[in-house]
Amino acid sequence: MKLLFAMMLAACAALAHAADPVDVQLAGTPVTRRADSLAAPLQNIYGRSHLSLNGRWSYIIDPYETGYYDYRHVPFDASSSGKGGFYDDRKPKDKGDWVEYDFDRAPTMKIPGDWNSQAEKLQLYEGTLWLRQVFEAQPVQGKRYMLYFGAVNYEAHVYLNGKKLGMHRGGFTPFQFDVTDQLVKGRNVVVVKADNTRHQDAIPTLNTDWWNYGGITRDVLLAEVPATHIADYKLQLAKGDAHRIEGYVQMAGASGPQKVTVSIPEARIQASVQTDAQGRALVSIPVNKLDLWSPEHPKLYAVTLSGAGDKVDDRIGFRTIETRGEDILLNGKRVFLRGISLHDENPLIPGRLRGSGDMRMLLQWAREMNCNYVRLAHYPHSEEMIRLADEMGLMVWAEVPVYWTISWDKPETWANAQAQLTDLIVRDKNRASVVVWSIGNETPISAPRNAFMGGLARTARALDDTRLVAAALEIHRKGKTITIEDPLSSLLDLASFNEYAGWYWASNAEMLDFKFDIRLNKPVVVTEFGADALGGYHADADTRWSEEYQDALYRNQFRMLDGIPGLRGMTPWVLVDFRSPRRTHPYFQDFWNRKGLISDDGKKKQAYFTLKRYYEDKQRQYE
Ligand code: GCB
Repeated sequence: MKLLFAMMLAACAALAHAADPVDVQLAGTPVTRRADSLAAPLQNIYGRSHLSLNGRWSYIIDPYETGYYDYRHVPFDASSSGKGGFYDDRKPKDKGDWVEYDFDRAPTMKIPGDWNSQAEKLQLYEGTLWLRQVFEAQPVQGKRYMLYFGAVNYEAHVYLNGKKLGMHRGGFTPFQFDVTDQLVKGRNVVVVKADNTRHQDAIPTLNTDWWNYGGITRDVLLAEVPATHIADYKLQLAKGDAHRIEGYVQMAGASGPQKVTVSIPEARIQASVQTDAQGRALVSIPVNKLDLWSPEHPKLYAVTLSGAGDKVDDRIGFRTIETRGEDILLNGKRVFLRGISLHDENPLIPGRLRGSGDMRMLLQWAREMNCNYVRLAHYPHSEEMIRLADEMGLMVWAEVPVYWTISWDKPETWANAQAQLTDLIVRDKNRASVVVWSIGNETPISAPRNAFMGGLARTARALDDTRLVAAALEIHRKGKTITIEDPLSSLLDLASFNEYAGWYWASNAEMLDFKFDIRLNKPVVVTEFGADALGGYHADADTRWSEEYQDALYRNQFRMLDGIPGLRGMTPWVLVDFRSPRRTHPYFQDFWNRKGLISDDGKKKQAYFTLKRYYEDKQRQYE
């Protein structure tokens, strides 16, 4: 009861501030997840003047957290001397000092990069690792400096020049610290204690079906902004209205109202707004005719925001996305989402995607298969990935790792989920490619789960009413009838579900006896189906693990799913084989989930071509 109340309060807070994402974020921010020192996220960090701190970082593996706790298990950073913690990178005062670590002689690894793929002894490691980077800075008087991390999995304690900046939990969203007062001229040392230990009450929880890659997996940047700067902005077409750009601008550090100008020269748009006492101004710009963004025509406009001596450039696409009955309308036109699911992982050099080359490879494979849509499962992928999808013309389903058996009744777990969802929406709200915010995957129905997920649906909608809100639900089978009976669906825009006919239940042939009966009057977008196939293993279509079995399953799935009148899209599971500790079969799996349409050596399996042909037909039907 108490939890429900807390969640309602949080959801109400979110609704009450619908036009005020910064406040919503703070309202939903749990003390357990953020330290006070975390700065509000800066929109479009890549558009800011910055120093990249990527490169080789020294590291120390610390399974017993010797660098964090003293021998009485008291954290060094809570003790009076503070001496002994690995973040304290001062040299020993004299030869007699007793010190058992040395970053200067430690091995190095590439950042951004997960640690599991960079040293054999780290492949299965879960725990604490210390990482250090030394850099030169020349801070300028009157500017502000933000130390930005694209993502650290899972818990990060960050220290600059021996002082703790703060802590962040959540492995896939960015965070930053205002380090203006800690940064010195010349040599600076940043130390991160990264800990990827899994926890029952965390988001995600203990049990997932992907590799728990640890470490600093995304960019580290030191950004410089003027003391008064444009901290955040949203510019998107108003819901269902191709003739109005709506949003807001948020200034930080301003002493009074400021004029901010939004210009889109190619569209002959130049509009000025005045910020209020909170540094905020709403934007509403009537537009005659914009060249709208779509997968066929991924038009991005150069957009500049300027005011109070600050200026930031972006590239933004404009499109509308809505549902009407069982249809999805992109720019007012019916569309079929020809999608595929993918993880943030490169199968060829197993590990998290290391940069735009890796990302482009995955999205290109999807495009070649005739996709216009990708499901970026099961957690926020990088900002760079979303920007590439903008550029390459792929609509995106973006998701948070609310996966399987979350601790539904724990207020701190709810706050953590809400904060991760908020961070995702705050980061990607200007990306035309993102058409769906997904609040979770395969979450079993119960009263606490319904309240938890309902709160997330409300949060997403309050933060951004221009996109669809969805979740990958579970199906229910009664005899040979498949239904979706989930109270959460009333809060969602799509009827989306995972369905493993032919693999986890029923055989390939038996699947055809089943019929869907979905009475939600919403577009049906199937979020998963699939079968494991070991690339290059050929047998008859009844033999599991063979390419033929997987291919037959796809064909039967199409027959079955095409019987759903409201079918408007799908993202079969999954584009490429991916690593998973749950997949232990020594021959067929060897720690890989083999449901990929492309194998771990980049070869396309038979079903890849079957799906490609199916999508060619769908494209014709919807032209
Ligand atoms: C699912 C999950 C996905 C798994 C997949 C599987 O339902 O959403 O994360 O990897 O099934 O292969 O079992």
